[in-house]
Amino acid sequence: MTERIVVGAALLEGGRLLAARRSAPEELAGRWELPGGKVEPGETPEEALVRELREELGVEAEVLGRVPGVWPLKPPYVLHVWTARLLPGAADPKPLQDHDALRWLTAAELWDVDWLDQDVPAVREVAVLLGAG
Ligand code: 9L3
Ligand code: MG
Repeated sequence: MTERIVVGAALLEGGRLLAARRSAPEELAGRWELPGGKVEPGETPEEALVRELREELGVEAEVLGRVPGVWPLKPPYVLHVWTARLLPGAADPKPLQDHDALRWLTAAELWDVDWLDQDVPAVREVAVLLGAG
């Protein structure tokens, strides 16, 4: 089966990482994730990430770079993670879709939230970038 990519954003600001608490679907509700979603046909992963951050959080962001790694999700999906930052003048992120809470985590707070199991290895890589690895 062809792998389908889900992009997750490591949205960084002043040394903090944005974590988003899922409100849906039921089996994932209450767990925290790197916001993002499925790459649609005809989209690049970077385009998908910018679109997902706009839809889910109401922000304009730019992609910085790929976090090395590919993490399995429910087949045929796999998770790729990209660092990103808010564009100057962007609104504060708001949980508009699929989330009911947001937190900006310092390196010391990274493990204070209950990350989705699927996101834990990706967050470990981001921790290295934040100097908390
Ligand atoms: N998923 C896991 N970790 C993430 C993201 C953005 C997504 N950081 C999983 C949850 C869903 C699937 O990928 O099962 C599709 O994501 P979405 O479109 O529901 O956000
Ligand atoms: Mg999503």
